[in-house]
Parts: sequence; C-alpha cells; structure tokens
Amino acid sequence: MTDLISKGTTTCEGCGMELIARSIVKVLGKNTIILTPPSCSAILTGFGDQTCWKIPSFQSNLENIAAYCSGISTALEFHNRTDINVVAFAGDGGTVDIGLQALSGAIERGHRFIYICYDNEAYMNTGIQRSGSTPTGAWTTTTPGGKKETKKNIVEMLLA
Ligand SMILES: Cc1ncc(C[n+]2csc(CCOP(=O)(O)OP(=O)(O)O)c2C)c(N)n1
Ligand SMILES: [Mg+2]
Repeated sequence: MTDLISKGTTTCEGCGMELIARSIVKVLGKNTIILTPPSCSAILTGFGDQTCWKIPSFQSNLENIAAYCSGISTALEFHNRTDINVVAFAGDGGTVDIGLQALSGAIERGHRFIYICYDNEAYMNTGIQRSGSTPTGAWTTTTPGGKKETKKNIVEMLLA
C-alpha cells in the first residue's frame, strides 16, 4: 500500500500525531482531502509549495477548520462527488477552544466530513500552553502550579 505521507517529515522524533496521520490516510486512501489548522499537524501540510501529504491538503486558520470543511463538502456534494473524504485533522486547542464555534456550526448544520482531534492536551506547537483539554493538575508553561480547572468534555458538548 502506498504511503500517503512522505518520509523525513520535520515533526518531533516519535511524534504520536504523525503516526495517527499516517494511519488515517492509510485507512481512508487517496480519495481524501485533508485540512489542518495551525498546530503540530500543520508541519505535515507544510509551507508554500512544500508538503508532506501526497493527497490534496489545505491549511485553515485556527478558528475555522470546520467551516472550511463545511464549504468543501458542500461543493463536492454539488458535483455529486460522494466518493471523496473530507477530513479535518486538528489538535485539542483548535477543537475544544479556538475552533469550537465553527465546529458547533458544522455539526448543527449536519455537514458530511470526518473530524479527527488528536488530543495532546495542550497548545504544543507554540510551547506547551494550557488548553481547555488539559487535565486538572497538569503542568504547562501557563499552569506552573498545575491546572486548576477540569478538562472540557468535548464529546458530551457536541452530543448536546
Ligand atoms: C487565532 C489564533 N490564535 C493563536 C494562534 C497561535 N497558534 C498557532 S498553533 C497554536 C497551538 C494549537 O494547539 P493545538 O490545537 O492543541 O495543536 P498542537 O499544537 O497541540 O498540535 C497556537 C495557539 C493562531 N494561529 N491563531
Ligand atoms: Mg494540542
């Protein structure tokens, strides 16, 4: 089976996000459009004309990956292309905090796309700041004495 992410990416050694990404595209295959927001996953999408993906990819803003996916899936539906997977591949900060409004809107409207949140429980790409998904007690650079609040239950929120 062809690897749909090139070798020699610049993610950190042993990065779990990269392994998840490799598994996703292995399962979904090349009929997939993948979007990433600013996050560690954006390293795979790359800069300018350089990318690690061997499938169409797009870099959204941190606030709006679900809005981009809504638009792309609606356009594909218009052209009767139900054979193409649209995938959002976002971190916890881009999902439970900054991208939550767009995700809530997309779910409420019922768009057809796959949303995958790799939850590494902090804003890692910018230097381990606390997110809504950081568990209680966890150290981050912005919670040096441990986080006081609880981890947001995003699944329950979206079910509601
Ligand atoms: C509106 C906005 N605020 C802040 C940033 C800066 N920023 C870029 S990546 C990032 C961290 C995202 O964290 P997460 O979604 O958890 O992904 P991870 O870095 O952990 O992979 C932040 C805060 C941004 N790009 N846009
Ligand atoms: Mg994160």
